[in-house]
Amino acid sequence: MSTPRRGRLALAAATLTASAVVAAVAVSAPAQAASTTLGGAAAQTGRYYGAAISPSKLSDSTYAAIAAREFTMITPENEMKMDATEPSQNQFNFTQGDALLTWATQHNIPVRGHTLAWHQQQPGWMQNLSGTALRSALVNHITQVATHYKGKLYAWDVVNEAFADDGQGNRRDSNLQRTGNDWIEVAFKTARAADPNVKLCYNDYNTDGINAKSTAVYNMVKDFKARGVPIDCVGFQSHLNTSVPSDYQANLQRFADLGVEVQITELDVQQGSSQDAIYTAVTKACLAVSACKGITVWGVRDSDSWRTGANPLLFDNSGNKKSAYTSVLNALNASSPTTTPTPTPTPTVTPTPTPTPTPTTTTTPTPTPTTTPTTTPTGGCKVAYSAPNQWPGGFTANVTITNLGSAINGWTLKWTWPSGQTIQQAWSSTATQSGSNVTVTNAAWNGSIAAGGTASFGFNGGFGATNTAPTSFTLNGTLCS
Ligand code: 9MR
Repeated sequence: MSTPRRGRLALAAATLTASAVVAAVAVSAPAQAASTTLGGAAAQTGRYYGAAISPSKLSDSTYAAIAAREFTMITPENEMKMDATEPSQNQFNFTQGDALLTWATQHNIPVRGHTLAWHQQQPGWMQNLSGTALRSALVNHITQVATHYKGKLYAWDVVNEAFADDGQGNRRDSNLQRTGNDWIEVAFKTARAADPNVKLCYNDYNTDGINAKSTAVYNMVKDFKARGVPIDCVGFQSHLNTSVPSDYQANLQRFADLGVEVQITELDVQQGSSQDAIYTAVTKACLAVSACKGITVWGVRDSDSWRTGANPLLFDNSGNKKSAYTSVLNALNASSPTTTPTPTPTPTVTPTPTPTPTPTTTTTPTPTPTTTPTTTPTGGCKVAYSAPNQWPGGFTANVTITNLGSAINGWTLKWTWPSGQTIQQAWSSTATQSGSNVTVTNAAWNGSIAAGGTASFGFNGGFGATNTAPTSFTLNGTLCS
């Protein structure tokens, strides 16, 4: 039986643009058909399934066959990094990167560029630069490399791993950081000037749940969006061990709510009793977030992995599919395309009809607002509030509302801070604060809570001396238990 090649049809990778890739993947998705490949199954919901590939391994027929059969996105594992592309200052070498791009083009597979700026894998000459000389060299590097690949890539990891693991959300110290805090936005602006259509991503690790580091990235992206610094996507590397953060999906969603695409960019999971379940959870989380456009695993076979001995990938050393592979494939195939709207490339010819709330002749003088329930829910509510991450002066909180009454459509949750805290950014909701009184209303997609159902949101907050959790909440005016 021939292998389905869904998601690759019509991809002219040599000249593709980012939007063309998304459109092609979405257009070629059939309804509801189970696929026998990762890429085919992912394409059913308009997503890609990718792998990091080393062009030097493509002469291995087992490796090349899996790569061509299973994957609909490729990241060069090392060949587009700074040391590979600019080994001597202002002397560029695209041999290996081009070899991979040529192979991908021949197989109609789009490519994610990785990476234009990173504190690691800098060529020696760059490691020895600092100050304005380094800043100029960085701008030149990005300009030259992004221009060489202009129009040929799906996305660029413009900046990689620029935040520290200090639990404080600080920038990582590096020669690039020491050129000035604006180095990241300069990198993004430079990349945009060189290639107007490629998606520009920020990529990092240990940002897979809601924590101080991911919140710092979140705040940077929010700031970039507010100030018009070009950024299109955020990559979550997801090098995982024996667990996945419980707020993995919520973390993806809060970035998506900023208006960026999110991508799982370097997934691998330590082998062990939880490997299959973690792969499944990551797959389902991406499928549940409409802005999550794809997953990339960091290698093909366990023997190809940078994590020697961890056996963290989907194929064993011989190229056989592991149970983790089957878990991922089943999770992808189980997803209904209708639950994950994809961008529609063809404009609809029929204008969207305007809603016609034609009042009947028996008009009521004061129409009831449609966002609040017309009947008061009975039975009340329960609120679970937790602040899993806290650092001096700041914290992250998660809130889950359980509706103990009849179904509601549109909710407002209120509380008063016990110790003078402030809400700074909320996700999956809109939050306002007046004095110590907080009012949170639903996002567009989580306003309906069935009887017995739940809705969740989160936020970043600030506090002074103490951070006492609130214990009294009202939901649509009803005091919760
Ligand atoms: O997998 C890559 C490995 O072959 C290189 O030796 C290493 C060099 O730092 O980089 C590895 O890939 C990294 C990626 O570029 C960025 N995130 C972490 C990855 C694993 O270290």
